[in-house]
Amino acid sequence: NTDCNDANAAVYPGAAEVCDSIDNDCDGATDESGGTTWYADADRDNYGSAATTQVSCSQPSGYVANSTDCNDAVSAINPGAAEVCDSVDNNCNGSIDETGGTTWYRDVDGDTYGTSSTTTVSCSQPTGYVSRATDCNDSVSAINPGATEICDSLDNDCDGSIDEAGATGGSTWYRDVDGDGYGTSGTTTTACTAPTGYVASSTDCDDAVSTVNPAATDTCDGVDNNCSGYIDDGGLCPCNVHYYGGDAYMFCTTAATWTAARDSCEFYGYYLVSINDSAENTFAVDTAYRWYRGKWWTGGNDVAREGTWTWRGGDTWSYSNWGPGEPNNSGNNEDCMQLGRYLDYSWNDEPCSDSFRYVCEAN
Ligand code: 2F8
Ligand code: CA
Repeated sequence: NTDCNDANAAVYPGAAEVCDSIDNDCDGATDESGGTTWYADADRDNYGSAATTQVSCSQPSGYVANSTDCNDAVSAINPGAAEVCDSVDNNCNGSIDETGGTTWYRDVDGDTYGTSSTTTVSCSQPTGYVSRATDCNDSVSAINPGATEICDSLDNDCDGSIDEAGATGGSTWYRDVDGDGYGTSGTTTTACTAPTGYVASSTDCDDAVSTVNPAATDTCDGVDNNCSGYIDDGGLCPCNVHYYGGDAYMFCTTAATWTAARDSCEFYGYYLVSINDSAENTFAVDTAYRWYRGKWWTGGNDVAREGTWTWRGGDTWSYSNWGPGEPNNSGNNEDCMQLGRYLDYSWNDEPCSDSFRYVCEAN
């Protein structure tokens, strides 16, 4: 009789061993066969591999009940792991890098700069998406933070400013100190539009005086108001204007005392003529005789000191062309110099109170 437990009818030699902590088949071993399948968990991540199994009533060391690990050599890979961007199926769902990653920005215009209005998150760069969200206009490929700012009333480089300093295609602008709308070439700047104090024109001939510029009226004031290169060519002088050596000369044919002639010249910004060399003397005399063949006052005088001749205009007395015996201070009363007494090119002194035509000069 080999019944090892006569009180239990289910226990006897030949019975099936089942997992019940009893030696059902009376072979001296308890639960030595039967049980469930266990899966090897080599990487100890509590997920087993279907490739290596054991069947037993109790869990063998190194085995687990589930068989869902897709890589039993790496503990970070199993169905409970988070998918990360590493080209590996971390969570054993059959897909690689399907979640996680970084934010990508839609780049409609293909200039490699995107906008934050349309985004996606993925491990690898999706077509039509880029990593930068800094495009300020995703419809125009020439507009982005890497573009060159050009003069076109657009913020090409996305810096928040339109056509700012340094933009390509700017114009040269000229400083207009006197604010008359005309500048000079001395101080320039390059910009898309005129900076304050700068203008497009460089044709001002005197940027310190607002009444002098190419659009001004050339009044009779001894100044080239209209920048023509000629003083008082506006036809507004009361006397006949001629030019010589860069200076303007007025030949005034209404006789006046030397003092009145002096004051008349100076009222218009001129001075009674200074004659500094033979060529100027020839010009002055020839031109004077075209208007009147007789006597004309000049700026020469020795009013301040008898015998010391000076020019009213301040020029140094470096040349003279006195007539024979002149100056003789006839009647002890001749302190002013005139042309034409001898109807040649020579000079004479006469009383300043006499009235003659007169020549004014401006430069
Ligand atoms: O003879 C030359 C002499 O002739 C006149 O004086 C007499 C002139 N004076 C007047 O015409 C007022 C002088 O200037 C001149 O030198
Ligand atoms: Ca004389």
